[in-house]
Amino acid sequence: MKSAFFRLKAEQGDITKYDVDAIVNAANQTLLGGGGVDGAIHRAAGLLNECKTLGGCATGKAKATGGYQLKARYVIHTVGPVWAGGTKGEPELLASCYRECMRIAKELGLRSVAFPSISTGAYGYPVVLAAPVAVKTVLESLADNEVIDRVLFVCFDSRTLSAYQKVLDEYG
Ligand code: AR6
Repeated sequence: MKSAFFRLKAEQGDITKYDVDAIVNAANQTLLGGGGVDGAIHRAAGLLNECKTLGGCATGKAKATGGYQLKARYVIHTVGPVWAGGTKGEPELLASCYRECMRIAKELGLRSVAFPSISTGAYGYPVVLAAPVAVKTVLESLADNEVIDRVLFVCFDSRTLSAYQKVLDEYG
């Protein structure tokens, strides 16, 4: 198995199109859909009925559903923190999102997972501060997982990709 760093990549794209074992959704606590990547995933997948059975999700936690009409077999829904200046535990909660998603991926025995940039859209977390948390946490989880061989940060725009790529380059 390749070292953690060589199993992690950032690229620009639309996460709903990805042919991976699971895509991660940056959801809200209701898990019933919303705007941004959440809206796009709900529209493409058609998974609302299963989401209705989950009873919502706390910030920093994650829950999996099927992928339905997506190529991905699963969607792992996580709820990122709303940015409130950085002193309300946002970094720890954001790290928890990535860790919990990776824990579920390990439990399900998944080999490939794609993450969006959690919290950096509607929830206002500055991407230059979120990217180091995301990269560090996923690398730690990868080091503890012999099954996953590909984790992608799927960035919707070039500014987000630059932020993740810069952090990855610092590790490389
Ligand atoms: N593929 C990949 N990334 C995407 C896509 C896509 N199809 N669409 C948007 N993004 P956001 P949050 C990017 O706002 O900040 C929702 O209403 C987007 O450009 O989707 O965690 C939920 O219901 C940004 O870089 O999620 C919650 O209420 C990143 O995904 C709230 O927004 C995250 O932006 C969650 O806010």
